[in-house]
Amino acid sequence: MHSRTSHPLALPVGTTLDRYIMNRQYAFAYATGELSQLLRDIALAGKIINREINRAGLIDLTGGIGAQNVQGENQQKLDVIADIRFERALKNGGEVCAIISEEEEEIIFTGNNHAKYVVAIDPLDGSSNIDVNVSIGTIFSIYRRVTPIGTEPTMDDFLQGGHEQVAAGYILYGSSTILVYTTGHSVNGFTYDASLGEFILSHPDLQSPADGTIYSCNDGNADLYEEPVRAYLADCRKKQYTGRYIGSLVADFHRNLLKGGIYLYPPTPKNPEGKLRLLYECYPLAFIAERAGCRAVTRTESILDIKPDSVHQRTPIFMGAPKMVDDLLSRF
Ligand code: P6P
Repeated sequence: MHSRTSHPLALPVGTTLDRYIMNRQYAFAYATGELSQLLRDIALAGKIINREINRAGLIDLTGGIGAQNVQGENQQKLDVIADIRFERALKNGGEVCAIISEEEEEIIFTGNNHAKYVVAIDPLDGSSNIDVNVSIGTIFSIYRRVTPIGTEPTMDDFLQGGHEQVAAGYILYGSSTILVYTTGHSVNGFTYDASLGEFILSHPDLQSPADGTIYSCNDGNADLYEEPVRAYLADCRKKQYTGRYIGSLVADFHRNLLKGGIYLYPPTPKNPEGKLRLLYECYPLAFIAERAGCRAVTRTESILDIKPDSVHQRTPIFMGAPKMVDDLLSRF
C-alpha cells in the first residue's frame, strides 16, 4: 500500500520557493513578511528574465544597444531589459526604497520611502556570453536601510559593509534556471519548473567541498598576475588540476560551489583594483560562499570585511574551497 504522500502515480512536486519562504518566516519570530515578499519579487523578475533570455534569439533581443553602461562596458539589449525588469519588480513590490544597479550610475529611488530594504544588484552578469548561448546570471544583495523610515534613502544605506547584508543570492540562467540564496543561515537552491511557473527546492542546505581541483581565472591575463598568484597557478597545472573559466562569474561560482574549486580575479595593469564590483558581485557571493563553507578574500582580508567607499568600487577576489584559498594565500 503506497502512502498518500509518495504514491508513484502522483509523486510530490516538492517544496516551492513560496512555501519554503513562508515556512522559514514562521521560524523567525520577528519576521514581518516584508523580506519574504521582497524575495518573491526578485524571483518573479527572475522568471520574466528567464523567459526573455530563452526567446532572445527569436525576437531580436540579442546584441548590443550601441551604448555603454556606467562601467564603460557595451550594454547588451538583455542588460537593459533585465535592469528595467528588476527595477519595476522591486518598485511595484513595495518593499524596497532604493536600488543600486551595475547598469546605473546613481541610486534608483523607488518612491517607497516607507520601505525597510535596499537592494544592490547586477541584473545580468556575463552578458557578453548572451549571444553565444552561454550561462549568465543575476546577483543581488539586500540590506535593511539605516536612514529613517519615511525619508529619502542615501548612499549610507548601501555602504554598510558586507556583514550587514540581510540576504544575498543569485539566479543562474543555465541548462536549468536555479535561484540560490541565503538569509544568513543556510544556503538553498531552487530549480525553476517552467511548466508550473515555480522555483522548487532542489539543493537544500548547500555545503561546498573543503578542497577541490578546479581553478577559474582568465588564463590570458595569467602572466600579468602577481608572482604568488602565478606560482599558485603553476602548481595547479603541475598537479593537473582542471582549468574551467567561462567568463560568467555566476556560472563559474556555482560550479565551484557544488564541485569544489577556486575563482580568481587578481589585480592586473588594466584593472589594478580588480575587475569585479564589491557591492553587487563580491559581497553577495562572499556572503553565500562563507555560509556554504567556502572562503572569499583579497590577498589581505576577507571580502566581507572590506569597508566600502563607493557603490561601484571594484576589488580583487579569490573565492572558493578553503584549502585552495589558504594554499594560495600561503604564497604571499
Ligand atoms: P574577463 C563578466 O563581465 C564578469 O564580470 C564576470 O562575470 C566574469 O567572471 C568576468 O567579468 C570575466 O572578465 O576580464 O576575464 O573577460
